[in-house]
Amino acid sequence: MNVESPMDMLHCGRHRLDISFPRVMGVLNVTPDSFSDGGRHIAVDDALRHAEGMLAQGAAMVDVGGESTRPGASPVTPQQELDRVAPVIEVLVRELDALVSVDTSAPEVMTEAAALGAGMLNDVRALRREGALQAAARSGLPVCIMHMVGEPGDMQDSPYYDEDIEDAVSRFLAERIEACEAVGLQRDRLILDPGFGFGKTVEHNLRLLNRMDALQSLGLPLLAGMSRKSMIGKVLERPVEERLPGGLALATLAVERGARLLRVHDVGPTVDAANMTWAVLQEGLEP
Ligand code: YH5
Repeated sequence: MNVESPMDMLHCGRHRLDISFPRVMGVLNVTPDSFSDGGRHIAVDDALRHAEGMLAQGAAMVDVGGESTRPGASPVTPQQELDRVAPVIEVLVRELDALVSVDTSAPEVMTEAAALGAGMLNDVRALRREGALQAAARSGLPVCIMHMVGEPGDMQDSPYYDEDIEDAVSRFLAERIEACEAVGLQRDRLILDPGFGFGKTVEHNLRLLNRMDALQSLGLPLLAGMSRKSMIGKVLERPVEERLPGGLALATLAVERGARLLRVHDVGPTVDAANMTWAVLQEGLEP
C-alpha cells in the first residue's frame, strides 16, 4: 500500500505541490538590470510573459527575486525590493493563479508577499535577518533555507571550511532547522538548499553536489540551484549563455542525489532531464 509521506507534499497557501517526484522552479529576476528599461509597466508585462512561458514549459512554480545577490551588487532596502516584487507577485497570482515563491531575506517582504498570495518563501540567508524567523513563521508558508557563509558581497573572497563541505552545510542547516522550530516554524514546512555558488570554490561545489545525498539524512526535501552558475563556466570554460548542457548534467546528478526541487532558468529542457532521470531511478521499484 502507498502511504502519503509529509515529505511528498508541500502546502503552499491555496496551492498544494506534489514533490513525490522532482519539480522545477523557474527563475524570474525582477532586478532593474534584468528587464528592458522601459518603465515599470513594461517590466511587469515582461515578467508576466516570461512566467507564463516557464509554466507552459512545465515549471511547478516561479521564483520571484528583487535583490541581486551577485557579488558587488548594491544593497537594496526592503521598500525597493517590495516596489520591484509586489506588482509582479500580484499579477502572477491574479492573471495566472501561479504558485509564486519569493526570493527574499527581508521580513517586510515575506509578510507582504504572503498577503499578496505567494505560496513559498526562499531565503538565501536562511532567516538570519532580524525578524525573518518570526515573519516566516507567521506567513504559514513553506520556506527554503539555504547555506551561505558571509554575505553576497564578501562570500567569494576566500571560501574556506575546516571540515568537509557537506558536514559544514549539514551542521549549518541542522542549526537553522532548530532556530525555526524554536519560533514555531515547524520542520515539515522547511526545504533545504546546499547553496551552490554561495561562499564556495568550484571544488567545494563539485564535492557538495557529489555528496548532496548526505543532506537527505536531515529528512527534509532538498532544493538545488546550479543553473548557469560559474561552477559550469569554470569547468567547461563557457560564458553564461552557453551553460545549458552543463546545467542539465548537474540537474540530472542533483535528482540522482535526492533533489526534489530544481531552481533553473531553462525550464523546458530541465523538466525533460529531471523526468528522464526520475524514470530511470524508479525502474524496478514499482510493480
Ligand atoms: C540558489 O542556489 N541562487 S540567485 C550566478 C550565476 C547564475 C545564477 C552567472 N537564489 C539560489 O541564480 N535561491 C539564487 O552566474 C537562490 N538557491 C536558492 N534557494 C543566484 C543565481 C545565479 C548566480
